[in-house]
Amino acid sequence: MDFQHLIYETAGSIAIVTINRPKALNALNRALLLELDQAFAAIADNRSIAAVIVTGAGEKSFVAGADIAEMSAFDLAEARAFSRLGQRAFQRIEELPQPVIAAVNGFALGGGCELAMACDFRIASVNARFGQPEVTLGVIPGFGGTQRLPRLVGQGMAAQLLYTGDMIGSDEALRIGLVNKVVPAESLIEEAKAIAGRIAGRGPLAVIAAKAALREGSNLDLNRAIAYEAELFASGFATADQKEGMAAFLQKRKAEFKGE
Ligand code: CO8
Repeated sequence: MDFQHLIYETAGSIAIVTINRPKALNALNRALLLELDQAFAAIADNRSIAAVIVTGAGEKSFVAGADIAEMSAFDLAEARAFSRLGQRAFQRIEELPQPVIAAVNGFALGGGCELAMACDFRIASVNARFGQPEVTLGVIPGFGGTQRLPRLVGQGMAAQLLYTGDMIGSDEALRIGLVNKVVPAESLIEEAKAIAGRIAGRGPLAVIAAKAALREGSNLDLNRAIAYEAELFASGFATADQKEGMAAFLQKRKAEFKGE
C-alpha cells in the first residue's frame, strides 16, 4: 500500500504502520487521517496479517497531536467534521479484528495520545511523553480522549490530565496503567515485534475472538457480556484450530494453526 503520510510495511504476518510527517512531529492532518482509515480498512480484510504495530517516524515523536496549523482556521462545521473523521479512523483501529500495539517512541500528545489509546495496548520508549494538552489551546480532545482516557486510567487521573493539560513521562504512564511496558528507545520496535510475533503464533481465530470478547464485552452489561463470551467460546469448537491446538497439547507437540 502506498501513502503520502504513512509507511506501511510487513514482517511476516505483522504489519507496521508508521505515521510519517516527522517535520511536524507526525501531527495528524485530514489527509493523514483519511490514509489511516484506508490502511486499517485494508488490514481488516487481510487475514494474512495477525497483528499490527503503530509507531511514529523519527526519534522524537509518536504523534504530537492533531495538526494545529490546519485546525487553527476551522469554523464550527469543519471542527465537527474533523473530530468525526478522527473518531471514525480511531474506531476502525479499535474495532480491527486483529490486535493493534502502539509502540510509542516519543511525544504522544493530544490526538497522538488518543491514537495510542485506540490501540489494544501500548509499549513505550523511556523518552515517551503523554498528555492531553488541548485545554492549553482553548479546546478539548476531539478524537475520543475524554472517553478512552478514564476507561484506561480511572476518572480521577483522567480528570487531572484533561484539566491541567500536563505531560507525563513514561514511568508515570506505566504507573497509572496507560502503558504496559517501558523499554530503551533502541529496542522499542524489536520489543513490539516480539510481542506481536507471540500473538501471531497463537490460534488466529482465537485471538480475533479474544479481542471481540474484550472489546464488545466492555460495551455490554456483565450478564450480556458473559453470554457473548460463551457464544464466542463455543464457536471456537467449530474450528480446525481448536482440534489442532488441543490435539497438539495432548500429543506434547507444538500446534500448527491454520486460521481455519
Ligand atoms: N500540529 C502542527 N505542527 C506541530 C504540532 C502539531 N500538533 N506539534 C509540533 N508541530 C511542529 C512545530 O510547529 C514545528 O514546526 P516548525 O519546525 O515548522 O516550526 C515542528 O513540529 C517541531 O516542533 P517544535 O519546534 O515545537 O519542537 P519542540 O521540541 O520545541 O516541542 C512539543 C515539542 C512539546 C511536542 C511541541 O511541538 C508542542 O507542544 N506541540 C503541540 C502539542 C499539542 O498541543 N498537541 C495537541 C494538539 S490538539 C489535538 O490533538 C486535538 C485532537 C482532537 C481535535 C479534534 C477537534 C476538531
